[in-house]
Amino acid sequence: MYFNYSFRAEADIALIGLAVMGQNLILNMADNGFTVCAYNRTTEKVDQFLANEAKGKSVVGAHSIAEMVGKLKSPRRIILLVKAGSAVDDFIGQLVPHLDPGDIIIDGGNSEYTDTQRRCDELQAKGLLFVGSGVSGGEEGARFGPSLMPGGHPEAWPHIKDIFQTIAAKADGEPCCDWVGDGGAGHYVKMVHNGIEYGDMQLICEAYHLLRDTLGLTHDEMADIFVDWNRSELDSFLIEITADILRYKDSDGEPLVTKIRDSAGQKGTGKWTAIAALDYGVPVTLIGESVFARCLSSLKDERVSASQVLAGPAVEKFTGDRRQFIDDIRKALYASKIVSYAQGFMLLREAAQQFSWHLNYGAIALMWRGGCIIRSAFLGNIKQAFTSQPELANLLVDRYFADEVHKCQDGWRRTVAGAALRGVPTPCFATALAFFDGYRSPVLPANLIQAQRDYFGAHTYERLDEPGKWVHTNWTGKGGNVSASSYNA
Ligand SMILES: *[C@@H]1O[C@H](CO)[C@@H](O)[C@H](O)[C@H]1NC(C)=O
Ligand SMILES: *[C@@H]1O[C@H](CO)[C@@H](O)[C@H](O)[C@H]1NC(C)=O
Ligand SMILES: *[C@@H]1O[C@H](CO)[C@@H](O)[C@H](O)[C@H]1NC(C)=O
Ligand SMILES: CC(=O)N[C@H]1CO[C@H](CO)[C@@H](O)[C@@H]1O
Repeated sequence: MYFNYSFRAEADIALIGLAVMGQNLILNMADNGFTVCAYNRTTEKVDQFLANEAKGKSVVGAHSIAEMVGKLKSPRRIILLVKAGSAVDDFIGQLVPHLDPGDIIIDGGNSEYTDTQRRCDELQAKGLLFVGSGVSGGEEGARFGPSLMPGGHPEAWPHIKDIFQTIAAKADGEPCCDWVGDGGAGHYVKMVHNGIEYGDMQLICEAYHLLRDTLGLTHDEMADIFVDWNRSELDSFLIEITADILRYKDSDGEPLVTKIRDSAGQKGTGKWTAIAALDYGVPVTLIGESVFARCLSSLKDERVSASQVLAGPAVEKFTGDRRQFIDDIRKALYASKIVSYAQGFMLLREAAQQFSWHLNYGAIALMWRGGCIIRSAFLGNIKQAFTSQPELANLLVDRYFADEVHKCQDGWRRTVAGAALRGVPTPCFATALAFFDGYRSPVLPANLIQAQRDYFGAHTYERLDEPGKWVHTNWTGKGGNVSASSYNA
């Protein structure tokens, strides 16, 4: 150690970055009996925080990294809640000279898991422990119980477990926080969580679109429907806030949501999930569609122009049994959601193989069960499925979920077909159904793809009656002498 400290080592943990999330996490830790040292590069922020929000609580401040480190008990535990990217590396660089072997740096930001993996390797070489932890639940979650998904150097876990599990949300009496795995596993699981969140939000929007445009319901009527759905298997935070949003009135008494520009933003974690899916070759189609749906929504001006040129079907309103259609939409939403989570867990399983992570899927479902944005009763059923069958190949083949999808499928199909006939885009309902039909098909038309590839590129194909034997056919009986290595497509 290069510095001489005269500070009292009184704090259990330090947190760098006093934006709202950071402040709330500190207050949460203090309320749970931990002494926290607060630091922000802009040191006036520290003083303001101590004089206001943190007044009277077990929070101490620091005006320099050296002071902060000097106030920490050993092994030192330091949480970074700063902007993902170079700011994390900058702070790590500043911290390292002040720390001793065995001290722990925790990145609680929205870092890419590949960065977390790299930082683990770099700090390992310096004898320090690194944890990349997903933190979900927004400002409210940070204050009163977030979902926490820590991964990295496992030697760090015994030293942070008590703090993390104490401040985390609880579901069914258990903390929504457990050790995820080595390296970037925590941030990877957080990334997939965010991808699933994109999917859940888009599914709700598709239901809203159908209720609004084909049934012509008012926003209050739709709010009632969401309250009703919140009492079904769809019971979840996102369904609940949707009911609140639909009912919320602007100052003129009109629903506020109708005045919001229909152009969705994104910060990238959904996109990262889709990229990981493509990289690892896992058909996570629903999250992919939900990212593209946001991209399409953001082409607002182009859509407005195109609407002058491109016409839809003659009949856009629904004329049949309205109550049944509403229930069909609920079933489409529920079945599609099951598919989306099945795909998300497929992506987790593939990454676990790639990185040799020993992921506990039941524990991950429990981490998402409370505290975070995708929290829902449904995740309790997922936890049960993986707890009773840790090697479950796919959520869809679990008996409970298979039965649920079977119960929904007629309504789901009518919804997707009805939407197509009336010109309402339902990319996620539809892709989920296509996945379901593909996944349950013993025979797909990919035999023809293989034939085409062999025809134009001599890529060879495998015969069903001679597994493992790759052959090439001279399809035309004329012309060139191509070989598999001479052409690639
Ligand atoms: C949704 O259900 C939960 C309980 O599962 C309840 O606490 C919440 O108040 C409900 N929300 C709405 C808007 O009905
Ligand atoms: C395909 O068959 C034709 C006609 O028999 C022959 O001329 C040609 O060389 C063959 N090509 C290959 C790649 O065997
Ligand atoms: C066609 O390819 C075969 C196998 O590579 C080779 O033996 C033969 O000489 C080639 N014929 C022609 C016409 O290029
Ligand atoms: C790195 C850091 O500590 N910066 C934070 C200081 O506090 C402000 C809020 O006032 C944050 O925006 C910074 O990110």
